[in-house]
Amino acid sequence: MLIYHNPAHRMHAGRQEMFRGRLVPCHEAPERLDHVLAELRRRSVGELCTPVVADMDLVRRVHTPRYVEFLTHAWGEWVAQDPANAEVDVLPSVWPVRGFRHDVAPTNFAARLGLFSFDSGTPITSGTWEAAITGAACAIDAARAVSSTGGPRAAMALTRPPGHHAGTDHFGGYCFLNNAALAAETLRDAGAQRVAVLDVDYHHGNGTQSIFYARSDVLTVSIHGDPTTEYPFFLGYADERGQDAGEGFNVNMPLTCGTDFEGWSQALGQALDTVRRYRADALVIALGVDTFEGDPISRFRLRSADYLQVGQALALGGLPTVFVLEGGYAVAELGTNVANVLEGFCG
Ligand code: OKP
Ligand code: ZN
Repeated sequence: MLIYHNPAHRMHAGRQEMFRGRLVPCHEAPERLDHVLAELRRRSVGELCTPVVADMDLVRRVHTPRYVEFLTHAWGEWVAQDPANAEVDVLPSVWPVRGFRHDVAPTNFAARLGLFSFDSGTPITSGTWEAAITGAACAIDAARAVSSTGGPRAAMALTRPPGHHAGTDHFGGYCFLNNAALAAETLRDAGAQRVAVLDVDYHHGNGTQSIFYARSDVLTVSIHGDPTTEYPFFLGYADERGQDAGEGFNVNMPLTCGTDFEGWSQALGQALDTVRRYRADALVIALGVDTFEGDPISRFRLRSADYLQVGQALALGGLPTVFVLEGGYAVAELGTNVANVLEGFCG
């Protein structure tokens, strides 16, 4: 398996996120990827490679040009406001909820920040754009690799920040660019008629869902903590089934807190049945391992050994597969859990 790792990931290092009424150290930290890389190297799982420059036309098709423009310059604007800002992360604090206008264009930076975000847990730092766009390049390259004739069956984008909460024009949930969506779009461009995105992160992949919500050529399936109690709260319910041409092509499988591997793998089996019935030509796995029992912000109960079986199950359909790293915050076990999935997959 080819593993495109993001050489710029460390440039995104948020200091603090708003969490339960306090500013706390970011859960989504550079050391996460260090653990995964170390474990993959130790076990010789996959071959590591680095990406080429991201295709910006593709990025501007998945995300709106004005959102991409905003993200590209956000840090620069922040520091231009006041040089002292360079020592502080950017965190949004005001949002245009129901009844507010979305068609106006305030020049105030805080206002524009609110227009393009949905939570206060996702800081922008000096290197956020560089890390995010290089991660996007990893996802695009991984998808191109599995699409190429004679290419490998599977590839991975090993990157952070994650992507599945990022929508066409908003960041949040530690995510800025939707790497899984970029991979799916790349697979379509390369000739796959039907692409399935299966999101196994603990949190609902609201960004990916919304990007493809009205499309039938990309099936989105997500297994996640019930949004009644779990982030992102306002999407991820079972009655969200897609709209217009996309009606029936979004499948949400919320599971209650405390779900163990028995319950979770049953849902996985159903999700894979759905992918099979769709007759997907290629598969993208939004691979979060925050389903782990030791995860500090999540409440499923998978154990490290279970991830071997997860990988095995994902391989059964025989599809060209792109893995994209999403969450997983039990940092010490992150390498083991991710490597187990890949090892299980490769058999
Ligand atoms: C990202 B991924 C908001 C704090 C809530 C957000 C969790 C994001 C998880 N102020 N935390 O899906 O692993
Ligand atoms: Zn997550």
